Formats: sequence, structure tokens, C-alpha cells
Amino acid sequence: MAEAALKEKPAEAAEERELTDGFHLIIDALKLNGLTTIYGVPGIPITDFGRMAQASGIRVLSFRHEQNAGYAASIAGFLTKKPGICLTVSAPGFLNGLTALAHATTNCFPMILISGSSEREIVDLQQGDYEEMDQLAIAKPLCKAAYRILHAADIGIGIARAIRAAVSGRPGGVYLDLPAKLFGQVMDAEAGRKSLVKVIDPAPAQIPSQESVKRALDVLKGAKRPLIILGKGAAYAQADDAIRAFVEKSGAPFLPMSMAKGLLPDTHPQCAGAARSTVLAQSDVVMLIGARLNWLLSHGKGKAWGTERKKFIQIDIEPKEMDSNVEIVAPVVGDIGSCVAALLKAAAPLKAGDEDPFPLKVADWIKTVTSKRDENVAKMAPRLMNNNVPMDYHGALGVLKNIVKERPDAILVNEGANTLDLARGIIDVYQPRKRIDVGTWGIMGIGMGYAIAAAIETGKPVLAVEGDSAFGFSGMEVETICRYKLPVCVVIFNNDGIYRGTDVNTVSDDPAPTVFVKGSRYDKMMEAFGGVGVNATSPDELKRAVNAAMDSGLPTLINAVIDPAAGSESGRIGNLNPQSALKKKK
Ligand code: ADP
Ligand code: TZD
Ligand code: MG
Repeated sequence: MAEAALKEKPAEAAEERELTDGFHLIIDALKLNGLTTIYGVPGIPITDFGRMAQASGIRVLSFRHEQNAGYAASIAGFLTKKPGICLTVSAPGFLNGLTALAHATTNCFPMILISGSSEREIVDLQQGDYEEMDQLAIAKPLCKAAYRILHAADIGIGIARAIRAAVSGRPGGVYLDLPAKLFGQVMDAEAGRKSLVKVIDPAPAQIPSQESVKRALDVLKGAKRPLIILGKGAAYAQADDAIRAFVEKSGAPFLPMSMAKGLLPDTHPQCAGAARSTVLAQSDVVMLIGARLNWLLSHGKGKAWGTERKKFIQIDIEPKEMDSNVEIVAPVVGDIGSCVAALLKAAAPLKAGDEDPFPLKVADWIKTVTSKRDENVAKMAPRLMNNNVPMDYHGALGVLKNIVKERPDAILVNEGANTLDLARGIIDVYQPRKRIDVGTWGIMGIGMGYAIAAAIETGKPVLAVEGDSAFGFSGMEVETICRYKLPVCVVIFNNDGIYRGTDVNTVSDDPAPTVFVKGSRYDKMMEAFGGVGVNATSPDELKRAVNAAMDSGLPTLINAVIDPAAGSESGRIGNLNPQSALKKKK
């Protein structure tokens, strides 16, 4: 009808029709769905799109490398429960972003990688277009879902699909392919407006069955030595009050996985963080809330888990996660907010006189855990107060532990090997989603992308504690931090290399593979872009510099000089290195 009416009008009138195009429809579709921040790198075919998005009020953060923009988008997804958006050019830019997309999927973070792509006709005939690559096919196995939009009229529905795929069920990474031609495609503005979709209830609640909730409670009630393990899925769920209420009512010790630290403070009387080996080995019933039994939990079996067979209860949105490594005797499938609420409700006595299972009657067990924890904390305390120069990890981390205690709303970013493993154990976290780190893959390179997104998405100060190697993967983004004037303080634990700075090559002049230039001054990198650089050689200097940075909110990089001999191979996971049988024979 509309088309017929249009044809009958004189030519001039048709030209006066209000028109829109792909550029504007994509921007409108993102804004309609509350996606107002884009992390990316400009270039053909998305340069103008970035400009227009910025002009329309979308925050466009331009990075120096797509991988860092992608990590930023992935952690924005974790922090906000909305898909983080990463925007790249075709082929090489797309591939640079793809690592981050796979990382988001692996970590269950919602993210959408939007890449411009070359002309389909040329790509499909492999005729050698500018940055030619069949991006959709390459992305598919590495993400949760992948879509391509060919027509302007499909932009609304395409973006809606991408959003829903990223955040519903188990969150993950979604690839959205936008061929160059799409951006300039013109259509009637009114029809365009009508084609947009505001996604209603993008991550619908998934209510667990009553039966599964009752089964889980029955198993928990039967425990003599219960343990609750909180994972980053629990942090992501933003059901903080319900989780805290459940853990406290149960009276059971809890163990936070690294990005779940702070859901309840690490200083909470039920926290078993400093008695990890004891609770893993000695517990009889383990309730997992948003944590997988992957390598980080020794797959739920083997020496770390003791000799007695455990009963596992698992709360997760992904049904396929159940029985992935060991038998789950009480699977509770649903979103964590709904599951924990259902558990609390089912546990509450219905009428006066009914039995209340909580708190569980496990006083002896609590005493065992508490005394182990206090013993470990006491053993560590003097090491954290040492004033050695050059600093060791403990002296430097003791300082940072106290600073975070005084500034519990700062966000801690952490990567490295020794720098990661020791900081995770030493620095207490007090609030949910305040610690973000290398995640499921133990990946290096998330540092500056995470720091930038954390500052942008939360408006809170950021403290990034970085191994010197880890920092190198994203170091150029200190310019980005300076450009956007972000309140980020980067502390580099500079031990001259990977794990240690002491390896020596005995056969040639080449340095050993794990060592870097000795005595590097990373602080000068920050000064190059107008930020504050400090070289800190003692715990006192470190303390002063970090406090000054956190007070001023100025982009700061502190080169913390660490004894090159202080670290150990691969930090805490040296056991995962394969060993040569021949090495020892020499
Ligand atoms: P960690 O590394 O902290 O142990 P994992 O990444 O292994 O945590 O596990 C996170 C789990 O949380 C995943 O299995 C994922 O399916 C689950 N998850 C994520 N979000 C939710 C949610 N809203 N409700 C329930 N489960 C969730
Ligand atoms: N590449 C990527 C992407 N991820 C990795 N995890 C590694 C390589 C291997 N790797 C680690 O697992 S830790 C690490 C590397 C290169 C760096 C450790 O050195 P660091 O920390 O300076 O960051 P410490 O304090 O010296 O141990
Ligand atoms: Mg190092």
C-alpha cells in the first residue's frame, strides 16, 4: 500500500520523504536498547559510524588495539549485565577482537563484537577485496552466536537477536557482521523506525523447580562439614543481598573464587579463603553457586579434594554444566537470583514450631576452619609488614592490602603470575564485583582494557596490579587512559621478567626467554602521555605514590621495583608445566 502511494506521488514529493540509512539505524537500535558505550578502533568501513555514534551521544572509546577494546567490552558486560560492545574494522581488526570475544564466551560474560566486513560478492568469490575474510564463518566456533545483517530493514531485528543471545541463559560472546554496504543503505525513515526492536526482558528469570530446591536443601541439611563456593557467576548475577542472606543464615563456611571475592567481605567470619586447602579436602557437602568444577577447582576430584567422596550441590543457569566433571547429587538449574531466593524461602519455617534448618549445626567444623584460617593469617602477617629493599611481593602487597582496606569501593584489576596469585590471596576485597582478573583462561593482556572499562562503567577509581610481563600485553593503552583522563592507578610489579628476572642463557648472548631489560622504567611510559609516573623502590614510597594517585584521580603508573629473585615459576600453578624426562639426566 505505502509503496503504491509513494509511486503515485510526483517525483519531487518522493524526494522529500524523510530517509534514514544503515548508520543511523544501527545507532538508533543500540540506543533504544540502552547500549550507549562502544569500545573499539576506527578504520574502513566504520570510521564515520564511530563519529556519528559519538555525535548522537553514544560514548565511543577509541583504543590502540582491538584486543584491549574487546577485553574492555567483555568486562563491561560482566559489570553491568548488559552486552559490552566492541567495534572493529574487517579482517585484521576483527581477528584482533576475536580473542576477546572467545574470552568473553569462556568466562560467561555478555559481549557483542561488531565488525565491519568487505563486499560479500567479492569475499565469497575470493577475489581479493581490501581486508577480505569470511568473518562470520571464522567467528562461529568461537562464540555463542554469530549473525550477519545484509539489509537495513533487518538492523532492528539483527541487533535484538544479538542482545538476547548474549545475555539470556548462560551469557557469552556474540559476533555481529556488518558488511560495508549496509551502512549506506537508505530506507524510509518511518519504516526504519518501525523496524527497530526494543528487547523486552532480554534475560528472563529462570525459576528452578521446587523439587530441585528441596533436594538441594535436604542434602545441605545432612551435611556435617558443609562448604559454599561462590563463583563469578554469582557476582555477575547481582543477587548480592540474597546470596549474603543465604550464606549467613546457613552458617556454613564459604570460599570465594577470585572474581567472587567481596560478595561477602573476605574478612567475614564465615570466609574460608585463608583455609582453602582445609575446606576443599575436609568438607563433605559442597554447594557451588555460579562456579564451574573446572581446573580452577581441580575438576572436583583428586588429592586437593581429600579422600572422602563429596556430595555436590550445584546452582547454575546452564543445565549442561551439571555432571561435567563429577556427579552432582543436587542440581539446581535456574538463574542465581531466583535459585537463592527459592532456597531461602524453602528453608524458612512456614509456621511457628516448624523446624528451621538454619543455621546448620556444625559448630565443630566452623571451629576447625576458623582456627586454620586464623593460623594462616597470623603466619602471613609479619611477611606483609617487611620493609625489604628491593621489595619482595609480600612487602609490596602488604601496602596495597591496607590501601584497598581504606578504599573498599576502588576496583582492583589483577594479572601476572606471582603478581596475580599472591595479590589474590593477600588483598582482601570488601564489596561485590570489585576484583576483576585473568578469569577462566588465566589470560594475560586484560589489564588496561579492564581498567578502562571499570572506570568508564562504574565511575570508581581503579587500581591495576600488574606483572611487568602481563602489563606489556596491553601497555600502549596507557595513552588511552591519559586521553580520557581516567582515574586509573597502574602498579607494575617489575621483577625484570616472567616469573623471575634471574634466568641466564649459557649458550649465546641472547637473553633467556623469560627475562626482560633489567631496571626498566615503565613509569616513563605514563609520563610520555602527560600522566603521572613514579619509580617506587620501597614499601613506603609505594604507599605514598598509590595514595596520591587514588586521592588525585590522575592517570598514574608506578614502577614498583621487585627483587628479580623473589618469584617462583608460574606462580602457584607451576605443577601444570610439563617436565622433560631428559632434563634431569644432564
Ligand atoms: P569461577 O571461575 O569464578 O569459578 P565460572 O566462570 O567457572 O566461575 O562459573 C560461572 C558459572 O556461572 C557458569 O557456569 C555460568 O553458567 C554461571 N552463571 C552465570 N551467570 C549466571 C546466572 N545469572 N545465574 C546462574 N548461573 C549463572
Ligand atoms: N600469553 C597469554 C595470552 N596468556 C598467558 N597466560 C601466557 C601467555 C603465559 N603467561 C602466564 O601464564 S603468566 C605470564 C605469562 C607470559 C607472565 C608472568 O609474568 P609477570 O608476573 O611479570 O606478569 P610475575 O610477577 O613476574 O610472575
Ligand atoms: Mg614479572
